Amino acid sequence: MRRQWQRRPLLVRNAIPGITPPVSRDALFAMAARDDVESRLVSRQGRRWQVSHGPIEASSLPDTRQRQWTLLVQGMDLHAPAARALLDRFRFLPDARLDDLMISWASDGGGVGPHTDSYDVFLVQVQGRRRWRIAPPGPRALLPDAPLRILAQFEPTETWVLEPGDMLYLPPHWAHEGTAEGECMTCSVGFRAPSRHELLRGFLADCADQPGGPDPRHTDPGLSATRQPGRIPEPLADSMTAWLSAWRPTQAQIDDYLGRFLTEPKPQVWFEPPARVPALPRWWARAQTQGLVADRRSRLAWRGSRLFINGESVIPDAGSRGLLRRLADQRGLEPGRLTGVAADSALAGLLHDWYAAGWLQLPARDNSRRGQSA
Ligand SMILES: [Mn+2]
Repeated sequence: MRRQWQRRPLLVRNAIPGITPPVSRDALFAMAARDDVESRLVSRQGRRWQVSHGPIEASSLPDTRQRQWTLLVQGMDLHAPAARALLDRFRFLPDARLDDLMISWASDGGGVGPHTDSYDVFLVQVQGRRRWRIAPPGPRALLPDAPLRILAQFEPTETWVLEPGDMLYLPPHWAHEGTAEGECMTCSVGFRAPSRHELLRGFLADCADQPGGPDPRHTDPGLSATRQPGRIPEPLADSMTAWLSAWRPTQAQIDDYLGRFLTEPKPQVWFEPPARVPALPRWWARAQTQGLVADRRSRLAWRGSRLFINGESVIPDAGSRGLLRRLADQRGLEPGRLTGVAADSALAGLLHDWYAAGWLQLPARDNSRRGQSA
């Protein structure tokens, strides 16, 4: 992290020895047909590139023996436990920066062309071989009229062929081109880096509901008659300018919003509440013995006294803070961790609500050693 992260590419041979694809080719193809899954089909005939966006029926994909096409499926961590487990291996980086696991399958010669991305990426080869060619950041023209962002010129400075288990890290803006040598599957660990405008848009929209402070209304005693009724009076403009310039969010508004913003689920995410929610005392006894696990779609974070989950913010009592931080850091609580916490406590009520929302789950009784299967 100190030497490479956001600075230099890094090739790690055999980073994940014995790795197997998190999903099969057929399961990946089936995923592309779902309308809650983001997918793209990129193919190439000669110099002509074609892109189609999902949902795509498996039956309308090209034959796997046809060369030079690739299917990319975003957010696989939301749908496949093994994909979530692979993403979890990258939790040496904060959840607030980790985005998703994309899986791409390519036929021989397939790829998306030379391009740059605005985000860091870890490229993990999980099946077959892929040739990666990279070049340092620099000003570059794009191919005109192409349906995807492809560099018009690309002079690679390094080339590697990645085998299953090998991993390549690339900082933002490094040009890269990955070409399948025979059919291959690659997982891309993607990152999030909020932009200033994204943050401002969200925050200001959020504040619009409760701007805070007093709510005076414009008054103008002694207003003179006008011959220019179309003109906005200067005193009116002055008082509105003063209100806007004097507006400041409070630190509490900012602290509250940051975590909600960073844990907001993606628009296509929905949770599946359990079919039956046991009453709190009985459920609590089970949570104490079995522990809890976060649903793979849940986003959790904490900062200061606040805990955030799926776009909501809570300030737990000081006694619960450590447990909730642990829940966020481990995406779960081990069996016995809640022993001694009363069923009628605020914490039990909170966790029960999150269970009922489908945000947390009770692990199966025989599956208490979670985290060891990745
Ligand atoms: Mn890329």
